[in-house]
Amino acid sequence: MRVPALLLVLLTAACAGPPGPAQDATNAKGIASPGDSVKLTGAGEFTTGDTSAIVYDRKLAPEGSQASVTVESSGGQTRTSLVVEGLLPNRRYGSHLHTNPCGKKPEAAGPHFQHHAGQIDPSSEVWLDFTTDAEGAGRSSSRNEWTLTRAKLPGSLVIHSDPTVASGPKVGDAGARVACLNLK
Ligand SMILES: [Cu+2]
Repeated sequence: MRVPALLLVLLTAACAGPPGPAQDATNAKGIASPGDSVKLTGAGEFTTGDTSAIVYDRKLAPEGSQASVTVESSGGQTRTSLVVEGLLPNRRYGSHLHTNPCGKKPEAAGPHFQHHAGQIDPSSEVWLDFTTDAEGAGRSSSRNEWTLTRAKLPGSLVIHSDPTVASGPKVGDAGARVACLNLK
């Protein structure tokens, strides 16, 4: 039986929609066994007192700012999506997954998470730079062609003051750490 054209349009629209449950369709291909899939999430309003969603720079992440991140790893791919609200408007920020959980000090999150040790680029690391809109909201997503293993998971998402340097001697640099979100 042929799939009606209208249904196809609807299915396509669903896949092209914002990150969310619709992306689970990838898993339906059956490439990965259920045991291979890893899902991590983090969300919260950035405060100075809580280390699971902590702010280091109140100018660049004002009171009330918040973020939500989802990492879904299965079927040979890792898909990560980030949504932010309440940041400064019309501004570019850098953002990556880092190795360790957030802490009181910005350095607590450790270096960038890398799938290939020592390889600093968006195919080995998870880069989630974004530009905020006029309201200070923004989003980004990334797709990596590898899966996470439970023995080595990223611990946090860090938002930086500047866009990530993509090449040259300063590759991977993105300025000071503005805020951090724990992944669970
Ligand atoms: Cu970073």
